[in-house]
Amino acid sequence: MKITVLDYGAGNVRSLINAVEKMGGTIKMVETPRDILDAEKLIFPGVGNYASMIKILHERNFVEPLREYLNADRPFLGICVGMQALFEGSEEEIIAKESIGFFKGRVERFKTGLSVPHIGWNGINIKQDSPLLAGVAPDTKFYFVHSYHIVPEDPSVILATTTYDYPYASAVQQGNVMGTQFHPEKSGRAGMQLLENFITARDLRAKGPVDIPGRGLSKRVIACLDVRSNDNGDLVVTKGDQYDVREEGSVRNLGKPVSLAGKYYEQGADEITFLNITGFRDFPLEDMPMLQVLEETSKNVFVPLTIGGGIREFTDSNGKHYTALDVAARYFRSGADKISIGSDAVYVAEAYIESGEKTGKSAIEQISLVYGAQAVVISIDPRRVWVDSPEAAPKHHVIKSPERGPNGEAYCWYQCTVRGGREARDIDAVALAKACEALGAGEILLNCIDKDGTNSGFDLDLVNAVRNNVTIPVIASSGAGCEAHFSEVFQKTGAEAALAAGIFHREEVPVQSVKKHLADQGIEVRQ
Ligand code: 1PR
Repeated sequence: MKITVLDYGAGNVRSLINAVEKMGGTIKMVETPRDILDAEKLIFPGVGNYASMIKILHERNFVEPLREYLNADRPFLGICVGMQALFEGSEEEIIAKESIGFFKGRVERFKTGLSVPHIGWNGINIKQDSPLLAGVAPDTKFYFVHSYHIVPEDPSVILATTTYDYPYASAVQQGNVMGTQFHPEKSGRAGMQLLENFITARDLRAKGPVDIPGRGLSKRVIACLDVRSNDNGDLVVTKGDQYDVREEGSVRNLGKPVSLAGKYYEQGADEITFLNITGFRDFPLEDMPMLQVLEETSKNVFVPLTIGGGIREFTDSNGKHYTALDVAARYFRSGADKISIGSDAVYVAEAYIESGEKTGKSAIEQISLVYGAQAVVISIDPRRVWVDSPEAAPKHHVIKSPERGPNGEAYCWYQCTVRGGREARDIDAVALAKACEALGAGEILLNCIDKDGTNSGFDLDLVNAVRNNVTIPVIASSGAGCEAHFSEVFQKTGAEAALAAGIFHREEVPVQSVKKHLADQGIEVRQ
C-alpha cells in the first residue's frame, strides 16, 4: 500500500516513515498540491506551532487540495498538530478563516495545575468501534506530547478521550478521516499496530459507538546513553563516576550506541536519551557518526529519542555560521524528537536573568518557536555547595538538607556547571530551570554530579527544589542503583520521569525489573 506523507518541514518525520515502512507501506512524500489529490491514503504528522503550520500550508498551496481530499471522505490520518489542523482555529493564535475547518471546534491550551506540556504515556478511553484501533488492548498506552488539545463541537466525532487532570478528546474520526493527538510512530508496539491498521484496512469507517475505559498517565523510565569517541576513535557508550568517564586512563567502553538503544527499547524503556558528552568541545554537525546513530536507531526504536551535546550556534573552520536552530534541525531530520541543551542554556539564562529581557535569539527561544516547547529539554548539571546558613548564599535557592556537609553544614545550594561539569557558574539549578521555562523550554533533565554513578539513589532534595518551582515536567537523573530508587523518587517527589544509565549498561538492573517493581508499588507505568 502506498502511503502519502505530508511533511511541512517541522520536526521528526523520519520515525513515521520508518514505522510505515516497517509495517509494509511504501512512502510517497507530498511535493506538489497535486500529490495530495493523488494520494490513496494520506498521513499528516505535525509538531510545533499551529499558526506557523497553517501559514506554511497556505504558502505551499496545500489548503485547498487538503479540503477537497477530506470532503471527499478519503483515508486521512492526522497526527498531533496534523490532527489539530483539521479544526477551525487555535487559541495559540486565532486564524479562523485560514484554518482547514473540516471539524467544528477549536484547539485550546490545557487549563490545569499539572505540568504543561502533557508529556508521556497515557491511556485512551475508546468511544467508537473503529478498525483503526483493532487489536488495541484496553490497558494500552500511547505517547503524548502537547500543550494544546482539541475541543470538538460535535461529540459524535470523538474516537477516544484521555484524562490529564480532566478528560479531553485525544482522537477523532468521521468516516475515513481520523486523527490522533498521540504519536503512534512513538508509541512502541501499540502505535505500530495502529499504523498497520491504517495502512492495511480496506474499510476504515467506525461501526458505531462503544465505551471502553483505558488507564492513566504513566511515570516514565528513561535509559540514557552518554556517547563519545574512545581513544581509538570509535563511538562508544560510556559512563562516568561523577562525570569522570576514564578508568585506568582509558574511556570506559560499555557498548555500541545503536544496539544498546535497541536493547533498552525491547526491554520497555519509555524513552532513549543520547548525550554527546564531548559536544561542548566538538561541533556536532562535523560529528557525522552521531547523526548516523540517530538515523540507525530510529529504524527500529519507536519511542521518543532525545539528543543532547553541542546544541548551540557555531562558526566552523571555513567561516560558515550555523545557528542553534540549524544544528537542531539536522538532529530532528535524523530522527530526534527532542534536543537537550546543557551549557548554552546556562549562558542564555544568565543573560536573561541579568537583563530581564527575552531577545528571541537564544537557542531555547528559536527552537521552541519552530518545533514547540516539548522539543526543548534543558539538561542541568549541578553540584552541591554546602553552606552554614541561607545568608551565606543570599543570591541562591538554599535548602535545609537532611544530610550534613563535610564540616557539619546544614544547608546547601545546587550550583550549575557548564562543559560537562568542568566549569562552575554563579547560578543555581532552581534559577536556571525557572529562567529556561520562561524562555520556552518544555522539560528539565535534572542531573546531579554528586550522585552520578554512585548507585546511592536520586537526590530527592534537588528534585523537589526544582520540581516545586517550575510547571514543566522534570526528569530525575543520576544515582539510580536499584529498583527501589525509582519508586522512592516517584513517591517522594513530583518528578514525571526518572533516568538511569550505569545500572542498565552494567546489566545490574534491566528496565523491565524497574517497571515491574513500580507496578508492584502501585505506580502507574507502561508495561
Ligand atoms: O553542554 O549542551 O554540550 O551538553 C552536554 C551534555 O553532556 C549535558 O547534557 C551533560 O549532562 C552531558 N555530559 C557532559 N559530560 C558528561 C560526563 O559524564 N562527563 N554526562 C556528561 C552527563 C549524566 C547523566 C547520566 C546520569 C545517570 N551524564 O546523563 O546519564 O547521571 O547516570 P547513573 O544512572 O549512572 O548515575 P552541552
